[in-house]
Amino acid sequence: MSEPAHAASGGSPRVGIVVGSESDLGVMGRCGEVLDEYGITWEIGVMSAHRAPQAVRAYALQAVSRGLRVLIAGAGAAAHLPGVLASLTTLPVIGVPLAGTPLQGFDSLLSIVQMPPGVPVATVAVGEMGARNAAHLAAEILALADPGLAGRVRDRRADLATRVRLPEGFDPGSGGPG
Ligand code: RP5
Repeated sequence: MSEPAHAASGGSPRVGIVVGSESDLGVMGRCGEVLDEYGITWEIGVMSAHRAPQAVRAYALQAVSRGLRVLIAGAGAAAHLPGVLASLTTLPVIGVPLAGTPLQGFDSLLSIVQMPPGVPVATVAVGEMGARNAAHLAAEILALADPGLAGRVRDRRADLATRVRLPEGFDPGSGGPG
C-alpha cells in the first residue's frame, strides 16, 4: 500500500504516524492508543521510503499545510523512513526502531538514532515501548502550545509517581544527594 494515510482518529489529525510496512502496524497501533488517551487526533499510513519514496516525499512536504504538527515514523531493518521524512520537513520527527529482522531491531535502532547533525530524529526505544513513548513525547511537544493537553500530560506523570511502594518510615521528600 502506498496511499499516504487513512484517518485513524476523529477530527483533523495533529500527529502523522508513518510505518514502512503493513507488518509494522501491530506494534505502532500502540502509539495510536496512547495518543487517543491524551485526546490527540492522529492518522496512520504505510509508505516505505524505499518502496514508495514519492509518497513519503509528498507526505512530508504536505504535512504542515495538512495541519500535522508532529510526525512519528516506525520502521525496521535499514530504517531510513524517519530520516527521509526529517530531511523533507522541519516538523519534529520521532523515530521508532522496530524489530523483526535477525538483528532484532539493533539494525533499525542504529539506522534511526545515528542521524548526522542538522537533521535530527528523536529516537525512542525499540518496539512497543518505543511506540508508546513516541506518543508520550508527541504529547509533550504538542503540550507546549496547548494548556489543556499540558494539564493531561502533568496528570499522567503524577499518576505514574503514585505507582511506588516505599519502605515504612522512608520519607522521599527530604534530603539531597548523600
Ligand atoms: C521495513 O522493513 C519495514 O519497516 C519493516 O519493519 C521491515 C520488513 O518489511 P516487510 O518485509 O514486512 O514488508 O521496510
